[in-house]
Amino acid sequence: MLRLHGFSTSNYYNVPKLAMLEKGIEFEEVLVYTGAGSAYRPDYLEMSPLGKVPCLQTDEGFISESRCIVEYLEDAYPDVPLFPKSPFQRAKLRELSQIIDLYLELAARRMLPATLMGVDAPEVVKNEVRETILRGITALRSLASFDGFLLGGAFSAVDVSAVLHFPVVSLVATAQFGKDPLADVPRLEAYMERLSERPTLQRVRADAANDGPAFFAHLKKLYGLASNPLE
Ligand SMILES: N[C@@H](CCC(=O)N[C@@H](CS)C(=O)NCC(=O)O)C(=O)O
Repeated sequence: MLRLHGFSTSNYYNVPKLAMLEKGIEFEEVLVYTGAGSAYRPDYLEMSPLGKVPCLQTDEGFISESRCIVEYLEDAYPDVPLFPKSPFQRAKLRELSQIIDLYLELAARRMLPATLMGVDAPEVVKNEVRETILRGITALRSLASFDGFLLGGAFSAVDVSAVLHFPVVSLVATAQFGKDPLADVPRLEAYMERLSERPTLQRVRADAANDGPAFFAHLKKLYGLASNPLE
């Protein structure tokens, strides 16, 4: 059986987890937190060379990087598709997924450590991140239809990225800028509310809430973080 390594508070871990729940694929979850190295789980680097979460264990070996895992799942378990059939539409889906990953989530993530510590990120970082996020949002507004799902049609892999990554962007932007630029995107809030009704997403969120205290205890032990800033 497939084994997913990582932890439920991680939005990236939840990408393949939500994809597998949506596709009805059986899998086991194996708990590993961040910080793999000499002080914690050095063995994990054999599975995920960057030490990042998630990592999928298959009969053939390990795969890291959430979007690569989702692409593997789509190829290996095509019965419930998360990608359209047309090559052009598949490329459009990947285009928007990449924009969400790189120009929204990854940009916001630069300010995540400061946000978790309850301090302001350096001004130069804030300015750069703000500009990247605003460009990402311009692209999102241009590419996403929010017509039912992000690209209309059926629930797809880009909805997986969006519902898991947007909350991180909102959290960090609100903490650092005092304002969530995603709040200005027309139809986004209603889209998030619609998606929140999916039992698969509810399961992912419930697991994340349960994992939170243990994850922050891990951060405290490893990095000396004072307390759970999200409480
Ligand atoms: N590009 C990676 C990002 C994964 C990632 O950054 N995961 C975080 C947890 S949410 C992590 O493992 N951080 C620890 C680190 O960067 O060393 C993916 O898509 O899987």
